Amino acid sequence: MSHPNAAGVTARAHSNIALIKYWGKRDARLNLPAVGSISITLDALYTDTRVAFLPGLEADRVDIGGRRADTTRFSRFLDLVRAEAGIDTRARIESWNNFPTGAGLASSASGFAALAVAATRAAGLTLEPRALSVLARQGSGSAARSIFGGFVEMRRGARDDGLDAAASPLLDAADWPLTVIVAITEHGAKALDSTAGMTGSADTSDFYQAWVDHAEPDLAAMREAIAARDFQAMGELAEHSCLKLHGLMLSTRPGQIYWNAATVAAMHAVRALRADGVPVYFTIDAGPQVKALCPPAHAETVAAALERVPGVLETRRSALGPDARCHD
Ligand code: 2P0
Repeated sequence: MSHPNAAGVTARAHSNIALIKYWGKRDARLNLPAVGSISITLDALYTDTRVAFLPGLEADRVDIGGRRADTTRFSRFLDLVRAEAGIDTRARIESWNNFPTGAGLASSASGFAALAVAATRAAGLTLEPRALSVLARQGSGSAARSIFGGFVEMRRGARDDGLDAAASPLLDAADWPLTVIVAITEHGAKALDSTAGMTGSADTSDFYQAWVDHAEPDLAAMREAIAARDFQAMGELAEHSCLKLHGLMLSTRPGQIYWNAATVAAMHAVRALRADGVPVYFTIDAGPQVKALCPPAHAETVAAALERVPGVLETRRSALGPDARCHD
């Protein structure tokens, strides 16, 4: 039995965006992905999470951004940590995102990565990053990637117990500086959560099997582009994976339309910049925000162009971020 730290532990994890997208599960209980994915971790978007296991507390309590949240998903996650630590103590979780929650900016990625780091440490456990990634995956698939900074690959894995479905770093943030401009087109929470969206696609899209079958060649090509620091190859593959994901979503019944008019306008603006010789590519997750990838020298031009797009409310700029870690 380990000794929980009643004073609490705080951890920070950064959000990430996938360059090669994850969509679909091969096992819902262990949250095993049907496909691997490759992402970049974002310095400017993060979650700080404080966890304290408090003897005498009757039930877990969760506050996100100062508001009481439903504990179901978090208690199930804390049960994994409690089982590993051999404790039964309930916990208080306090979490803050420095960006809009649940709007396609991967708050579940940074949130569950920060929770995995803080909760294990608060429970008295010391886990290697790979074990933290396996644990974070069981909170949210994309959270497995946010354990690491820079360029990260999440392996689909082949085992039934999920121990090989973990992320690992491909390249440090400092080894290939990139800027991500996030064009925010909506501040509200999105209509359809990703877990339900993935189930719908697997059950009803005629394109789903093709999506799963073509994942490995996309991953191999992206690995090669990153190893070669080939911006054009990386950008073309990222845009392709994004549009293929949204093709899959659109072909689901009922069709999943995550875009609004400004999302589409921002995609065209990125392509217009490219036609003018600016190296920039877009990617979009399960939400209406557009993320534009460019070398840092072009960040000003790209941000200014996106801010002129009707319906873009604001832009956020980010470099690539670090590993998830505890902090005081
Ligand atoms: C990704 N997304 O690779 C893809 C692209 C959204 C679109 O991973 O059910 O919140 O918790 O494992 O990680 C969002 O899904 O889903 C996601 P669960 P998650 O980033």
